[in-house]
Amino acid sequence: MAVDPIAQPLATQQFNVNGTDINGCRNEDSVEVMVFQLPTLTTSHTDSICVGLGTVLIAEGAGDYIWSTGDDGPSIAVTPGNTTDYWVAPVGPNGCIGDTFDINVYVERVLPLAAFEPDLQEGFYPLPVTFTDESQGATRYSWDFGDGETSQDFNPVHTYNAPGEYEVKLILINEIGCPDSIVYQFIKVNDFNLYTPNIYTPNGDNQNDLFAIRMNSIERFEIRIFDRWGRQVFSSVDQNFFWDGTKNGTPAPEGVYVYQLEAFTFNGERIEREGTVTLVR
Ligand SMILES: [Ca+2]
Repeated sequence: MAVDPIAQPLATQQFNVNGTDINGCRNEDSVEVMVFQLPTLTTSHTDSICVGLGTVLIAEGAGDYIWSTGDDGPSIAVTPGNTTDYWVAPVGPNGCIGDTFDINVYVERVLPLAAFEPDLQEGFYPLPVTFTDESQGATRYSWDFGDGETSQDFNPVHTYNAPGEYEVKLILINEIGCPDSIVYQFIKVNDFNLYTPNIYTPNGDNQNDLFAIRMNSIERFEIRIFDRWGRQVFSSVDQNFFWDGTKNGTPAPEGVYVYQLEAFTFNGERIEREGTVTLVR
């Protein structure tokens, strides 16, 4: 029997030793060899990420771990710039390190590129805006128009129904699942407008000859114009009306005329306005 035998027990086992010295004295002793069972690791063999994005590698089955990065613990966060092989090994209760377990993190380098253009940047509500996609490599689209509405269309048309400034975000994904996004600032939607001039000159010189009101975001409209004696000289429900300064084909006299208008915006807001316009020839 060897003086220093080597044993590789698969489980905890007691070994006895008997010795006889040169004087013939015998003695015996025993040693118990503790065998720790190394845990079995379960983890993903491969992981695929998009360049610029990270992933978390997770191992299970052991109490402690050692990773190729030098980290310990059951999980590590990694953000490799290139495809990278990592390994993890279980650490037994006695500090033994078990077999390594390889994890390949494949870095997808093909990213989509998000880009789009609206056909207009500002206007009065209701404001339909066509968004033209100029992205590269995208297969799925997700639009956020900034007013609570979304779309998955390729080139969506969205109508803004209230004044405000809206940030538009496009998120897209290519066929291997890598994302990109872009934000457009801003689509500016103006509040309603009713511009009423206070003087005009219907004298046929083509300069300021017509009384008209420029209006936006108005769904319904009515105007009545009165002379200084309260007699109605003009009325219209047409937003594109104009008064050429005549009544029944006869030029109305110079002077101050009173108008009353009532309008409803596309949002249902009622506008009532009274003012004067001076007719000068
Ligand atoms: Ca004129």
